[in-house]
Amino acid sequence: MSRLIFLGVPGAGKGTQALILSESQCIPHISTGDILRAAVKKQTALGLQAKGFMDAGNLVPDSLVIDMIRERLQEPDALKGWILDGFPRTLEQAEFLEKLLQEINQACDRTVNLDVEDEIVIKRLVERGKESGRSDDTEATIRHRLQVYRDLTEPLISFYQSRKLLVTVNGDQSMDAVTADLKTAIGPV
Ligand code: B4P
Repeated sequence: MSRLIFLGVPGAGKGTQALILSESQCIPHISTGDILRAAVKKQTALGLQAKGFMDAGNLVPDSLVIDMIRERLQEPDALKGWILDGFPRTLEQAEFLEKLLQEINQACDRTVNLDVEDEIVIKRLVERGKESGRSDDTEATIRHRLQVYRDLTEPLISFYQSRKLLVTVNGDQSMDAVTADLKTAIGPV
């Protein structure tokens, strides 16, 4: 059983690697970005509130994301493990998660930091923007998302380091090489 958190700058490959690992470990891949994009597409109340923040490259307010995770982690498929991709993204979210996991008698096994330089992820995301039409994958918005990451998400690296949960993997390699390094770094959990 694994309970893993994936951290990293936008475009570091969190979603890509979380999907591969969730399939090989038969545990759900829980991506707050995917859940929010689906809500925007369906024009639910959550989606209507989230859209403006996402298009501008800002984080959606903690309160909206926190409620979403509280429900998702208590669904039956998440009882046997999970990979959290894109959550937590702020210290408030990380503190909430820590308390929630205590309440529901679960514990995170590892937090993975996928390390990739800014200029590399900018290239990746501009390419993805051209192919997918994702409205937050334009160069100016990507640069803003990177700044938001530095201001709000990067402090989580020391948060998880101090809890002895953090492992760092070089995300600037072929996808297969990243997966192999990731499996070694996570080890048997
Ligand atoms: P996310 O959906 O989490 O988007 P991301 O950070 O851009 O993607 P990721 O790092 O997963 O990159 P991917 O694998 O796709 O967030 C989007 C928005 O949602 C946020 O800006 C925010 O507004 C909102 N949001 C989400 N969670 C939130 C939260 N907790 N709180 C508040 N707001 C929240 O890879 C990117 C590209 O690189 C792909 O095209 C992929 O094919 C390519 N790639 C991957 N690995 C590669 C490799 N090894 N080599 C070459 N290319 C690679």
